[in-house]
Amino acid sequence: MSNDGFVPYRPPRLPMNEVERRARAFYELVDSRRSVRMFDPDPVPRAVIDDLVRAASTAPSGAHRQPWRFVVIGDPRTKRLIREAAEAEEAVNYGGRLPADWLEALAPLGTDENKPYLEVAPWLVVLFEERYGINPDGSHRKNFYVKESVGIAAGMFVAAVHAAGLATLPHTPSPMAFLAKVLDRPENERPFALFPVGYPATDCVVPDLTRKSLDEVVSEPPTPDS
Ligand code: IYR
Repeated sequence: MSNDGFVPYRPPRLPMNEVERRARAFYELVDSRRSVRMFDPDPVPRAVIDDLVRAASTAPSGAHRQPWRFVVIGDPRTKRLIREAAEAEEAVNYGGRLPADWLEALAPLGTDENKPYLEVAPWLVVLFEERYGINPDGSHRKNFYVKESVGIAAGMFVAAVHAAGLATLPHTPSPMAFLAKVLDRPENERPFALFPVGYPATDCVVPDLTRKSLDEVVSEPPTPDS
């Protein structure tokens, strides 16, 4: 393989005790994260949100297409439009569009059609997947593994928000088509998730959930025949 188009990558090679320490520290950091639905209205500088988006946009993606767009909303009028449209959809959801087993699964989360956090949080970040790119001549450019790529970027955004000391909620007010409309997005973009971002409310509570243990999420492969 020729090295054309390649550059050296030489991250420091850390000793294993440091690797162990960092692996544990990162786990502890993300394990202390909770999704929140109660935000403090205190402002957060736009520059912070920009850095969180920069972090998310470092995500690996199919053929490095980076098939995502983040729309950052701080204007109270737009937040209100989004809240109203989301609550209208969710009223239909909770009013019978969601099947009984889904409503049952949601019961411990205490969610309903009211989404005040969509106005209270200082920022709403709406993540759009770019279904295909558009060349300068208007023709379409294929993207690859769009859902997977955008899902990884979303996860990195959630982690970045938490690492910064703020909170978010991956919210999918469904169906989400109204987001493309309110935010005037082009045809090649589709809403993926909405993230309110801010400090958690001082009186914030979250559902008393536990996470699966390692045993519940790791399976061993079969022993190969010799
Ligand atoms: N989108 C609705 C319902 C909802 C669905 C799931 I899956 C959740 O984990 C939480 C809520 C809402 O936001 O209320």
